[in-house]
Amino acid sequence: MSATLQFGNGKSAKVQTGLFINNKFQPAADGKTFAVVNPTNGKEIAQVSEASAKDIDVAVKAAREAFNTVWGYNTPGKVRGQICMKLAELIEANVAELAAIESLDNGKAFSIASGFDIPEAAANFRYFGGWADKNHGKVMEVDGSKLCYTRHEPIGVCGQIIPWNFPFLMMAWKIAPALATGNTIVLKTAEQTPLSALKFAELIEQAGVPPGVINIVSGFGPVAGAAISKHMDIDKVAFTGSTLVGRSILSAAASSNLKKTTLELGGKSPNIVFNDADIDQAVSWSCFGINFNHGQTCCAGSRLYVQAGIYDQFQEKLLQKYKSVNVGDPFAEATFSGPQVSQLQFDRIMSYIDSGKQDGAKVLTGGARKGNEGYFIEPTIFTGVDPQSKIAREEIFGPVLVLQKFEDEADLLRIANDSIYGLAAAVFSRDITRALDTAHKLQAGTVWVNCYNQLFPNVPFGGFKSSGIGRELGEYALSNYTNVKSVICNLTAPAP
Ligand code: TXE
Repeated sequence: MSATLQFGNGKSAKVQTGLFINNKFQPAADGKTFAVVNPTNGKEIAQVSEASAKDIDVAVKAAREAFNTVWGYNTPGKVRGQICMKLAELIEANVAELAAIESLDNGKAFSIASGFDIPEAAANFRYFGGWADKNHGKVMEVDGSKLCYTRHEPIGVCGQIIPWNFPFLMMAWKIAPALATGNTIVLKTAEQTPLSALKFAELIEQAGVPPGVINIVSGFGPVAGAAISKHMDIDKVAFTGSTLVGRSILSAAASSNLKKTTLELGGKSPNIVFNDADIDQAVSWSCFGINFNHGQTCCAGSRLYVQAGIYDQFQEKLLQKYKSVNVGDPFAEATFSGPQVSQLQFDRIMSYIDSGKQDGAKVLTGGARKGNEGYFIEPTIFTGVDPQSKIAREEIFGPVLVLQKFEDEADLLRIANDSIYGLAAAVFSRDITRALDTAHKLQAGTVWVNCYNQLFPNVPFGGFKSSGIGRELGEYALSNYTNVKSVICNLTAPAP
């Protein structure tokens, strides 16, 4: 099964659309397929195979067999590292095509997919490839009669469930550390955006990855996703998505085999601008902080708090800045934001905009659909918002900003931390003491100072509170995919 995709830049590409198991594309056991839709116009672009629990079983068997025979303990770290590097090279050699697929499927601007999402995915494979032969244990001093040391061993078969907002990059965040540390993988893409991962699957054999090590399936959450989270032969599950589904995954893991679980969930991140900030810089970063990826970013700076002394000036400049957020055809050069990913997400965001209006907040700009085809929404700013209202407290996951004025620094910290979430935050100030003191007091896994949305393969990312469990990226991510074994060897101590 395959589909030919036509891109908005006049080019086209063929993708295999089956389930990728044991380095082969194959139809679902029951032959089912589902439609993938272009978010710029709501039209079908391809049919892909739809995995059921039966297919997950087949993929897990392949992954287990590969773990026991050709991966895990059987392949030295050096070779795993070389394979990760090769995957990075192959991704880089195919940036234009992968980015076009990502743009068509997800709706993000081609310039951003080709300049950020795809190269950053390659950078992740390269970074974790570097760790493959360096993640070793330690020797512990006990007494002279014994030798004690630790080994960092792969966990085994890892189930990975990813969302649709950064389909290719989230896939790399999940696969690269698992692969480098010697695990085998069954990854389920989001039902909205399966296509770029299927193209990546074509590169897997070319990179020399043995059959069964990386298996990629398309399918729906309640069926294929649930089958992964409750599977008795999956040793670890890694999930990025909604807090609601995160809870169900944790509970399925608990009631099945207690598989190790890491969760990267939602956010409602506060972005704080003090009177002494560089206003122009703060305006630009704040605009980027909420509008990047059309607001479909778990760390989006969706609550913007500006201190009273600069508030009026800031608001005016922010309004001007918003004029540069071009919403339109993802393949047009000037486009910054494309459509939201799906009809469902479009409806969710529009209902939040309606609820803001009903709760008496003022629409400073935007507040409506853009055009009459596809899932485009005008970048929206609300002011005069009741801090207890839905738009001030819930994750909207769209281009909707709640702009609020604050007077007192101490009170601000209480308000900023008054959220079930704790994924990210930002502080703008020229006073380093104020900026860092605030950064340390914010309850968030990442705090940006005088910038926003800066992510690096070697800097950990993850949430406090209901934003998740565990850290992705950086050295910290290695522990998600390794078991520590202590070996205690007697040299000269006689038996007691
Ligand atoms: O997420 P879901 P949705 C947030 C954001 C968004 C909301 C809903 O607020 O508006 O979630 O988005 C799989 N067992 N984020 O509905 O359902 C699903 O197939 C196992 C934040 O798309 O959580 C997909 O692969 N898996 C976020 C993945 O979970 C299940 C990114 C995410 O889908 C499942 C996306 C189940 N029962 C949304 N049900 C972030 N943290 O970046 C669904 N899935």
